Amino acid sequence: MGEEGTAMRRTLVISDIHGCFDTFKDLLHQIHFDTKQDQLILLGDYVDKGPKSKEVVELLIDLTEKDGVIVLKGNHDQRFVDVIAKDDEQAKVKFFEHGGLQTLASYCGQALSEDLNKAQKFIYKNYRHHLSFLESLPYYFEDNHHIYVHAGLNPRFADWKQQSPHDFMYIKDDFFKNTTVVKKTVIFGHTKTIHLHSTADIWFGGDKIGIDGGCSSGFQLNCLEITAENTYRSYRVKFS
Ligand SMILES: [Mn+2]
Repeated sequence: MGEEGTAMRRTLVISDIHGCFDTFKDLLHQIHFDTKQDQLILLGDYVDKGPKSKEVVELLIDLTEKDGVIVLKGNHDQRFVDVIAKDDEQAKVKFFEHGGLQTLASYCGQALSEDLNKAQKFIYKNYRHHLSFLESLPYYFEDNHHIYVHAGLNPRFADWKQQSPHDFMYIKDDFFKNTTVVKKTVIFGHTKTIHLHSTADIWFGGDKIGIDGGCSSGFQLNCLEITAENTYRSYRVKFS
């Protein structure tokens, strides 16, 4: 291993990109993401709120196919599929309450985005591969020392893999206010770290680590670098 440390294998974790394509690219550049050496893990919520959801999903499909990037599913990703492909009425209400209009504009342009019916048809016709990609994403990943999820683990499940998809994508207080029932450290997004401590930086909460820097709310996109058990480094890029 040279002084440059090029042989060091890194796990890099990023969450809640929410259409912030430019910030995501800046962050990958800042951390010198090396597709051959590094294991990149993304914790979900790629669409809504930010301006470039389509570009984000396009890049993720590419990264998954070519570079073995691990891409988990967030609640916004499932909801986008439910609105466009399943025409789910309840999902539509939540979609527009939480930044869905920006996703339609990203896929269809401003004018078409104002007519949901037309936007649905346009996206279904031209980007069905994006919908099937998002629909197919897994809820978790684990390695020797860590469990990676979008929202968290429900402590009521001794076997955490038995918890519901809803828990994987939505759980908040029941997870982060309690100690976990697992041995591995849980890495999660979904809850902005500004709600967990006084800054948008990564929150090291003992048995769990929160990384959602609230980029789409004007804060920052974080990256957690893991090089060994309990060896962490934080990176951040301010929203741009
Ligand atoms: Mn979320």
